[in-house]
Amino acid sequence: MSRGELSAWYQPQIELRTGKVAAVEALCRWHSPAWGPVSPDVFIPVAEDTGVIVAIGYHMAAEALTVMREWRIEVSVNVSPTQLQNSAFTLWLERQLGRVRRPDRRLGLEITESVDLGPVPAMVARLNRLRALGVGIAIDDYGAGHASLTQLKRLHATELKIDRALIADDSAQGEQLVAAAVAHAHALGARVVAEGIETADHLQRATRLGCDRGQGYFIGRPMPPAQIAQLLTTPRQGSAQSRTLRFRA
Ligand code: G
Ligand code: MN
Repeated sequence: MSRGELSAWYQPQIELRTGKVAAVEALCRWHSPAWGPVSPDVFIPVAEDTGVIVAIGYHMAAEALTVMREWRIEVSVNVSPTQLQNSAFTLWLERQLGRVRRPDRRLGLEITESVDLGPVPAMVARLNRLRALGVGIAIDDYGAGHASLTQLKRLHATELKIDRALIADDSAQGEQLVAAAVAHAHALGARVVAEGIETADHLQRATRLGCDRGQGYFIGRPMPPAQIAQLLTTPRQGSAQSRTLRFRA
């Protein structure tokens, strides 16, 4: 971190009905001069164990807030439950948001229960304050690990992200699980994002099962900020067209 080797890359998310780019997720990337690119699957668990994840969380949120000023789009960041165990981070975010808040530039927090959530009522109160400022709260990696529909309700989340393992599962049971999660989320007024869309089949299935948004390599890989800026650039024809990727199912 101190050598500036961590950076934020961004992966587009589309509205499945229209193909329009609706949001981007900020993803932490480590380019080590010694080892080359190091996978987040390797360094994030170590950062969780050592507590460095909190510093990474501030770094990524600061990056997201910076690009939000430029890009008129929703930007989401991944937040470890560790980061939400006291009020320092959420209070900092509240202060930062005062500078960028606009209806078209929302910030989203994606929470994975990779470690125990800790005392939930206090966390819910902190998240409520952010939600009142227009911040989205997503339950990440549903269908893998510990994420549950109970959590969706407990945290008053605004979004459920379905893990790529479930999106890739083409069995009848897999489809039933996705359909049930979609029904449950929609009943709570939450949006559903299908993660890990890698093929036209995944895209078609996610759409058919009622997911609202899609994200994955088939739609767009995580890319450096300059490339996202290019994707979002408005040519003469107008913004609606330029932001639409040709991926309607
Ligand atoms: O836990 P979370 O869902 O935030 O993890 C996102 C990770 O998944 C990122 O590291 C990102 O690069 C990766 N990813 C994004 N899209 C795809 C995809 O279509 N397939 C696979 N295998 N990984 C993906
Ligand atoms: Mn995520």
